[in-house]
Formats: sequence, structure tokens, C-alpha cells
Amino acid sequence: MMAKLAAIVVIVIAGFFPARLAAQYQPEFKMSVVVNKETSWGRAATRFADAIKFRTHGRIQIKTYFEGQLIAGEQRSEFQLLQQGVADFMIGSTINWSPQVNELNLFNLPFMFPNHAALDAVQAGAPGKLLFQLMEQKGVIPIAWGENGFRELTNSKRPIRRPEDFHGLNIRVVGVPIFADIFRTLGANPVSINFVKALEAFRLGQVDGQENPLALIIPYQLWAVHNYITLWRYTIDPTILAVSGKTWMSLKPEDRQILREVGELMMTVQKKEAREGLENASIVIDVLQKIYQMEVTHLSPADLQLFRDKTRSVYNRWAADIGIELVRNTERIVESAK
Ligand code: X2X
Repeated sequence: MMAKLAAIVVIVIAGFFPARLAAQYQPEFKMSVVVNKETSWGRAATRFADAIKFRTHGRIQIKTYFEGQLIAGEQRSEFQLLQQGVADFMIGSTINWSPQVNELNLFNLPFMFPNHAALDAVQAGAPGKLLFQLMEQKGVIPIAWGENGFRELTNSKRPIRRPEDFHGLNIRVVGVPIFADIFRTLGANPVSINFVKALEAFRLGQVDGQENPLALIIPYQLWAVHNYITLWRYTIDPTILAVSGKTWMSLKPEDRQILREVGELMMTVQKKEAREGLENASIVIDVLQKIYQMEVTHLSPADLQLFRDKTRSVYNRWAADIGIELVRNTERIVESAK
């Protein structure tokens, strides 16, 4: 009788305090994104946070920090902050994580990926799985691939049609070594600046150009500072939604499952949005040309080959550094996806 009564009391009390008994999680988790809310990855972060709160009945509340606020703009140490659990969640570019996960430089090899299909096949195949394992070994749990996009080139000085047109131009890059190599080899002067500071540098004309996907050129209004754009798709920049391993360990299995389910879906949408208007590359380019009056340079296959040849030595050097087996496997998948 007493035991029954005690059980009823417990049930009644649990009914009054469901949230407290349900979870002992920290009241707020942090999510960091280096770009602004209006980009496809910014939107994905907001949607992810909202959906997770809904699906976990408020057990997991995620506060989103945009434009590198949580990381003081230091995009190259994002991954470390995830490792340490300073950030619980992140949607980050593989470029920014490559200082800690060298194999992610795979995506930075010049002219490796000819199209989206080849990239998707690599991510879904053995190379994609290996990269996720490597991150997990370093204490970060990757949930899903997304996309920043093929990186194109804008500048304020002149159309870039041939490698020699780079001569003497200051080009802002993320300060990771492979990008410095590529632009130095092309005859430009690579300048390392964090993205949040770069926008100011463009406005002030402290550098002549930069490289970023079309999906960022529009929300960041780069047409206002740079008149010329060259479409050369020289590298592809995936994003990844990931969770700090420390945070992951603190979560119940059913909440991990919710994070995976919601994250995969949100990143599928993110990737689709990043590619919007680019699959046959006409809509966005029309906007840049006709509305924002950029001078658009399309490269013929022969012109493109000049840039490819010029950067081949960088490709070979970095292929060895990344790991030749991973690079050759990737090349084989790319070849069969063409
Ligand atoms: O800094 C950049 O150029 C950006 C926003 O594309 C990345 O985070 C790699």
C-alpha cells in the first residue's frame, strides 16, 4: 500500500516537473557559423536550432552566433573550438577546418571537381566516409555534408582571362597554405584575411580581389566593390554540420538520433539552396551581369586548361601531402561521375 502510494506521489510530482526530470542538459547550447543569416548556411543554422528545440520538446535549446561572433572571426581555429566544446554545434567550411584535418584539403585541390554530381559521389563514397571518420577520431561528430559552392573569382581591376592577368593583383584568401600556394603560383599576391574583416578590406580597396561562391557574392553584395568576375570553378567548398564530441557524449541516445535526422534533412535543403540557380548557371549570372553590371568572364575549355596546367604543380604537391591513396580514389570516382 505504502509502496503504491509512493509510486503515485512520484508520478504526480514528475507530472508537475516534466522538463526538470526529463533532462539535466545545460540550459543553452551554442552554434557558430562564420557567415551571415542570409546565406544558405546561415538559414540552415536557424532552421536546425528551431527544429531541434521543437523535436526535443525544449530539452535542447541552441543559440545561434553568426558572422564568426563566437570565434572572434578566427575561422581557422573553428574546429579547435568544436573539439574543446566552446562551440557545441557548427556549420563550417572544409577550408576553415583543413588546418586541423589536413585531408579536407582534398576539396581545395585546383580543378579536381568538374561538377556537383562528381562531388556528391565522392561525399557519398569511401572518401566521404573516411573524412567523417577522421573528424570523429579528432573529437568532432560530423552529421551531414552541405555546401558553400564552387569558388569563383571577383576583382576590381581587370577581367581575368589568362593566368598572366593575375600578375601583381592582391587577392584575399583564407589563410590556409594551399590557397597561398595556388595564388602565388598564378602570379598573384595572396593576402590572408579573415572573412569578417575581408569585407571591410574590399570596401577600402586594400585588396584587389577575392574568391568565393556565387551563393555568397550576392548576399554580401560583392558586386558593389568588384566589377569583374571570372567563372572558373577552380575549387569546391563543402560545408559540414558537426557537433562537438564533448557535447555529443552528454546527450541521450534518442536526442542524438533526433540531431542526426533533423541535421541530415536540413543540410540536404542547405545544399539545394546553395545550388539554386547554378545548375545551369544562367539565372544568377544574369542577375550579376544585367542588374549589377558585373563584367562576366566565361572561360573556354582551352583557357581553363591554361589555369589547370599552371596550377598542376600545386595539385601534385598537395596530393602527396593529403595522402595519395585518398586522392587517387577520389579521382577515380570523379572520372566515373563525369
Ligand atoms: O572566408 C571565406 O572565404 C568563406 C566564407 O568562404 C569561408 O568560410 C571559407
